[in-house]
Amino acid sequence: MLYPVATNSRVVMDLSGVWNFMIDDEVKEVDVTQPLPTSESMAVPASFNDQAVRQEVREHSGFFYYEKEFTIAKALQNERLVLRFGSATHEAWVYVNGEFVVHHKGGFMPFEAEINDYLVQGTNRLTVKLSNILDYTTLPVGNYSETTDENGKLVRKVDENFDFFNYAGLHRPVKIYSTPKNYIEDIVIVPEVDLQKKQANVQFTVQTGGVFDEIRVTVLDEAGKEVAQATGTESSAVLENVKLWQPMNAYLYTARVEGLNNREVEDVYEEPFGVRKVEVKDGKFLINGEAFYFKGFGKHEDTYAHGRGMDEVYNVLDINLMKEMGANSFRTSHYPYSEEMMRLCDREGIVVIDETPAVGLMASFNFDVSMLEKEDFEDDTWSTMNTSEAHEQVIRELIKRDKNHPSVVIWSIANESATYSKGAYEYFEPLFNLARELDPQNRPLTNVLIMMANPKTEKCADLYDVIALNRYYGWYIQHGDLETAEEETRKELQAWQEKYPEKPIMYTEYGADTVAGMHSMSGEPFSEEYQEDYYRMNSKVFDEIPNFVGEQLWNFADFQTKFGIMRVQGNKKGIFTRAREPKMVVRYLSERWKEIPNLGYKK
Ligand code: GCB
Repeated sequence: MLYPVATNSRVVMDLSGVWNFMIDDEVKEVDVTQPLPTSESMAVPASFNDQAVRQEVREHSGFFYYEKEFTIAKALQNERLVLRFGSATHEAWVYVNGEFVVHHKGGFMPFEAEINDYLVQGTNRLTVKLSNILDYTTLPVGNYSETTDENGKLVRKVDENFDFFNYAGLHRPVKIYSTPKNYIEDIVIVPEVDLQKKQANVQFTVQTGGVFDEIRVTVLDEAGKEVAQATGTESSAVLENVKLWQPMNAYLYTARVEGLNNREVEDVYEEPFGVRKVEVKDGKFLINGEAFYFKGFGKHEDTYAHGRGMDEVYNVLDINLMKEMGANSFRTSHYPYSEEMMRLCDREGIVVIDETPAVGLMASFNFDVSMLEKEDFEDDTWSTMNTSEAHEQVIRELIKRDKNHPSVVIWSIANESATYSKGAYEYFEPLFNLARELDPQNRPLTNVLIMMANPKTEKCADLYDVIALNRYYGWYIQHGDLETAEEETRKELQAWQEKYPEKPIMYTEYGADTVAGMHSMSGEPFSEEYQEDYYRMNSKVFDEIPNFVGEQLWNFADFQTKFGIMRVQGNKKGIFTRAREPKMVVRYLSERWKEIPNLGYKK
């Protein structure tokens, strides 16, 4: 699915700004053919929760409405007009001038619809009904319940089965873009590079709507110079002396794709792409033939007031903080991030593990792993959760959206699901097969593993190209005892290495809650000293394990969660505060990471 950009043949209108907003109290039916009976303002893109201030809005579970008026310039009235949402969290029904246009379920993926038939001259009204309900059929997974209050009114409740606040709303830009009647619909770019010859063969598949006499693809280098041309809906071009997209040293070519009729260009679209090779070999993760070492983070899309709303300022700031620390990568925990962030990573050379919103696929949570060690351990996860359909849909949508990004090097199919329970393999095998079949670039796949999934209990490791571990020795277990934590860390990593010598192993989470400004001579938990001691301990063990190829800590910054006795204003495992002020450990990690090369560490 193409990101909307302005070209010689396309105009993009951004509907960001202040919209009307209304919570649906489900007492009086909302008539979408009329303006919403509300005077409440809501900025888009952003979550509604923290803007609204009032508790009943911030914590509302159920339905709510957004509304915005817009006018289409006369110059565009003969063009094909597409209304496009970067995302709408978690389910949306879209109406233009009171008429139903499109429905989409899943809160982290773009969707669009042609709206020409619904438009009137002058002012048009766009109304969006949304739901933030999560249950056992959705991703993420929520524990959903309904009760009635003393007045007989239905009360809906979503208890998050995951550790982040259930922010909702129009989180990403809403746009209307124009195309000619015949248009380029999608472009698939597959670069195959011969590293020795410094030559790449790039395949282009162009999907179109309408008809063209001819499709022309021109490859431009970073200076805008033409370096290759191809024609046809299926074509290829050879790039000589190819410049590689390298971690932290990105080089982006542009594919200019033109659709021609009667020798005239009718539609043109420009897609950036990078040439790089990703392989898993002999327990190493190779980028462009060299062993890559992941240094970085699990993150969240989470900022003050904006909630989960797309924020280009924070995106740029966060990447600059990463660069300043010598980091090179992050995981889009625990859902696909905005397209704006993915494009930024492409140009900055940030390496991304791209994760689906499959989080919370776990009915039982326990650190006592001894009970799991019998062969046929089974909890309720795979009999009570009904997420296969949503999971399949989001894998399709994610790969369709992100397939051309050079920054994406691994797909993460889920975070911390009950992969140790009977039924897990049957659940995951078809999803891994699907992802392998869909990705034109055949990227490696992983499933991020919770502590209970260890070398003895894990049931699906055969499906993974990379072993990705979330580990909290010294925090949730052996709390405050880093000596024992070190032994346990070493023991487990050695066991993985021994059992799967051909698979690279990495940490996708490890961390300790730390209150910024809290200090302790004896290094007690929650202090900045403990956080640093914790990371030093882990680093030491990582360096002993040959196939250990990366450390992505938890979390880049403090972030908002649901209420909980373990959470004071959210999760404090950030190495930056939510405002992006560094905690003490940033100095230690920066020193360490600057010493570790991106490529060629642990050959
Ligand atoms: C995890 C989860 C992450 C939590 C983290 C924590 O394993 O994947 O979502 O926030 O632990 O801090 O407890």
